[in-house]
Amino acid sequence: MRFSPLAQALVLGTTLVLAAGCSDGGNPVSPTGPRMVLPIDPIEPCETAVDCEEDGGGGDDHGVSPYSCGPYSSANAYISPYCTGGPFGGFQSTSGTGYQTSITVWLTYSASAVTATALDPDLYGNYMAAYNSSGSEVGRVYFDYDGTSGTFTASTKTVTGSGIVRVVLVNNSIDYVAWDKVHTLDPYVTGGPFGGFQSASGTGYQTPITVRFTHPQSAVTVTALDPDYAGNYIAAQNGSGSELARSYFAYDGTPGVFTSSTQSVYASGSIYNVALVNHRSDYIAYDGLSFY
Ligand SMILES: [Ca+2]
Ligand SMILES: [Ca+2]
Repeated sequence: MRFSPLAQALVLGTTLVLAAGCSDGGNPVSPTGPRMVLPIDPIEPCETAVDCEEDGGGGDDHGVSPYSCGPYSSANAYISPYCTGGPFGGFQSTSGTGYQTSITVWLTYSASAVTATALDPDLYGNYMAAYNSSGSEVGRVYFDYDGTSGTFTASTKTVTGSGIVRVVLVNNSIDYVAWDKVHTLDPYVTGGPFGGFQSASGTGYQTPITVRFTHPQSAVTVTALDPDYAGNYIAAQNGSGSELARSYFAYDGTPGVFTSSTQSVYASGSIYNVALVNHRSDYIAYDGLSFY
């Protein structure tokens, strides 16, 4: 939903600063849509954290956190425009809870599946579009919505396609949403007998799956579906690919009887990737990936 601009509560000088740098309502330009923009966006809405302070230090802040804006960059991704500090967490394109432009996530590699979570989608029309290195759209997925402003829900969706190097997060122009939990999975196949996801079609040998996060994480949890033998594990890696932690899944030793095992890996604020590795003679799928 869209809230009334806070500008009316601000003194004139602050209002002018906000209007010039971080307008959060009634922006008359740029309808949402996938944009072909360069990594250095010439119309970056908020260059510094100071530019995007919601209330400019003028009195009661009504409990609203100061926004921090500026492109985000990590070993795995470059995201712009980018602001944090919104009421739902995650990230968004500009300060405030008004009009938000689309956000581009450039990957430092190519992926076959990208997952993102939309925070508080109220209306139809919030989507993620995926592009290859030629700039062609190779996939698009729409987020669920609850039709109820004032009730928080989140929707997580995965877009798949060949050679994804960039996704654009597009919000319905009259719906305030933020974004979170962007990650990629390679390989990524669904439709197996146990549900969840796996690396190859069928129930034969599965190669390891690499999950990469745009933002470094402290803990990653996943459930292995039907591990029969020892040797299936999750391993956490830092931004250089060095292993930080490893955890082996439990197993029941009994093909034909379904069991599952949930394991986590921990490394405070430094997990960029995890590898999901299965024993060569064991077919397993995965589900319930979560991280923070
Ligand atoms: Ca809602
Ligand atoms: Ca079993």
